[in-house]
Amino acid sequence: MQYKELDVDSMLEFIQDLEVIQEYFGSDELSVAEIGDGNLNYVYIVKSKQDPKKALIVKQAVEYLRCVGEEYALSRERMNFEIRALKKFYHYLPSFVPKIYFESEDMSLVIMQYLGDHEIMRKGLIEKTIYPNFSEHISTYLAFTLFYTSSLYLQSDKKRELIDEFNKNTQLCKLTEDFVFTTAYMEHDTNDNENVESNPDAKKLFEDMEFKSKILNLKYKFMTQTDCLVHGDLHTGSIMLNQDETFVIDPEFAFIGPFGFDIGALVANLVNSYIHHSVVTKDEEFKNYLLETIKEVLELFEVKFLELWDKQKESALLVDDFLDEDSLISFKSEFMKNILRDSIGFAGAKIARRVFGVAGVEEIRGIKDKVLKQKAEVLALRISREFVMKYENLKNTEEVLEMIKNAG
Ligand code: ADP
Ligand code: SR1
Ligand code: MG
Repeated sequence: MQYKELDVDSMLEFIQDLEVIQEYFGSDELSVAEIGDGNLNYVYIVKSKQDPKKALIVKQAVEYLRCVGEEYALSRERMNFEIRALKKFYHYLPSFVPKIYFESEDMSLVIMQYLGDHEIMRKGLIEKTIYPNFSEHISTYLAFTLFYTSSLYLQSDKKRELIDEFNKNTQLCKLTEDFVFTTAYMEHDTNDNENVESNPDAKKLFEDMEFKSKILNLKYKFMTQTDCLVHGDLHTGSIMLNQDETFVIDPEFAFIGPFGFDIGALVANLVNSYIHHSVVTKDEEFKNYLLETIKEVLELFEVKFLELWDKQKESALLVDDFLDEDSLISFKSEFMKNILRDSIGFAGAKIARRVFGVAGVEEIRGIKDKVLKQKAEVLALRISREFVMKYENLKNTEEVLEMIKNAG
């Protein structure tokens, strides 16, 4: 099949001939609308006109970066990695990942379960929605996806096969190297330059060599640490949820990277929400809920990851009885501390990149009042700096919460 970039009309034509669509919708008449609000791709909802609750999502990658425009070329191969990662994660956690109905690498297109009763977490948090099951769900998601794709579970040959499968997600890894670890800390065309020009906070950040050297260390970890299969872009816009269920979408940035990268992305985005509520709503109760969520996610992740690890006696890393019991316990404890540390380092970079870099987040860049927006930016840069300068010596999650609270 020859690739063609589809629009609402050609999408309808394309899907109508597919067996899965005929099976799912029967003889219903269909409507198609584009609903994508992400930075990279086009997302369509296909609905039955007779029963609008009956719906599927069609996502297609185009040969450029949507949020910048056609002049920023980007290979549509990213969809191959999204499909592979969705399948891999679905295999471990079918209740947290949308089901795939159809995939086409030729068309760079996937058809998946419509999450019609779920909302994007970023938006829900702005509206002060409390999600009672979120920490429990996402800590399971993180523990399972990170553990089962790592050398703590896999044997050496399987781990290397997995590396091969995701190693060529070159362009999206480069996007992260650029946008998360480089351009947001220097003068650059892609930055939010209206805000950067003659902004003393931007000047201070761009000249902060101590901070930028630490960012370089984190970038190096990102480029070289092949711990496990990570989602690669686990911000709150990649989570759709409600009071009962949590789904993780959009893993096109998936690659074999550091354990702490997804955890860091999530923490960063919870902190961004905390910053929003610190300056905009000033709702102390909701801010505490966010802090409690960060703590729970980090702590539950550790407990669940260790539970999985304790059951696994042999892996690429360890053979049974290699260490005596006490040594194994302290090895694991130090290992988990390093995951926590890296997570907070990455969280720091992920907070700072959203301040002046491309693709700001709604809860900060979207603040209408200029004075409040600047307050939010300053707070973001302060927390980010604390994280990035201190992550290597962190001892526990309490210290993480203290850094956030004390920055305010
Ligand atoms: P991008 O790759 O461009 O970031 P996303 O995968 O984040 O695209 O999807 C963009 C938007 O489309 C999401 O913010 C959400 O509103 C909607 N969306 C994506 N997948 C689904 C789904 N399975 N069910 C319902 N809505 C979805
Ligand atoms: C220009 S691409 C910007 C960002 O969008 C994605 O969601 C990733 O976070 C990426 O860095
Ligand atoms: Mg997205």
